[in-house]
Amino acid sequence: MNPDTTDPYTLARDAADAIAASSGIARHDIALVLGSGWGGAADLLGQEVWRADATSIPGFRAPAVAGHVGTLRSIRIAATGAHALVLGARTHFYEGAGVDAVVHGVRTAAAAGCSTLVLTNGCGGLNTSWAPGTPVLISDHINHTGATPLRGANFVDLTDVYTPRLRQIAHDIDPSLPEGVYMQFSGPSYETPAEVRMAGILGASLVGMSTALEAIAAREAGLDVLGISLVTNHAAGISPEPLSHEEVLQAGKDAGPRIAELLARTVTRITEEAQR
Ligand code: 8IG
Repeated sequence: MNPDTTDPYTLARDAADAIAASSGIARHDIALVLGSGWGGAADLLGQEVWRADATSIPGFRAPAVAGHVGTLRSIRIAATGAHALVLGARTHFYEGAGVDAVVHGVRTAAAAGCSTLVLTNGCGGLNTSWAPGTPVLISDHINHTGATPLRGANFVDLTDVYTPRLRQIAHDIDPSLPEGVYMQFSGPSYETPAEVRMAGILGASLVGMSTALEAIAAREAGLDVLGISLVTNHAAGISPEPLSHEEVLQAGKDAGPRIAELLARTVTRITEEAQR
């Protein structure tokens, strides 16, 4: 199997088969993609039953960024026995490996049997009342990359790209969670203050470098999607402080316990409702 010539859906099937063979878990129920600041947030989900270096599974690439984790895990959710596939290895659009590489984890999750995908990220916030470390539910997105994982005349409906029922579950668990519209930029530079003003005028309140392309691929695959951002910094020009990667990592550490509990309770509830 040569990843350069295998079509991306076949490569995802190969990856799902490799995960099933290596983990002994034939099917997974829900997948989570952990973004910046979310590395420890899966630790309360349940019991880890399998872990592998992502690069040992077809199509996964080594992570390019300090603070990102290149590990795939299978976790058994205690309350329901459901199997969660935790993807700690996100490939970003700015790495230049192409959109298929960006959404490979999502297609693998679908091929592994998942019906739900939880996308998390660290991002910049436009709302001055969102202090660094604030989790925000993604209500909708603006794909500002100029790219798409879809090919040909594939008119995927994105009206409810972030599944309302899943947002309701997250709100039930934490009624104080604000909602925001996420705008995906290509990166890797952060936005200029003018670009952040543009994002706000266009209706965005969160700016980042992931998630939208993955959500599109997920909807194509028929997955329900929940998106949660961790505002790790005020977007450029929103606060007088300059942006730093250290600030991003620190905000993630500080928010750790809250987002770990939020994620664990939300995933547990989602798998409970799936079993009704
Ligand atoms: I963490 O302010 C993180 N990722 N585009 N802008 C963009 N991506 C980000 C930001 C940000 N913070």
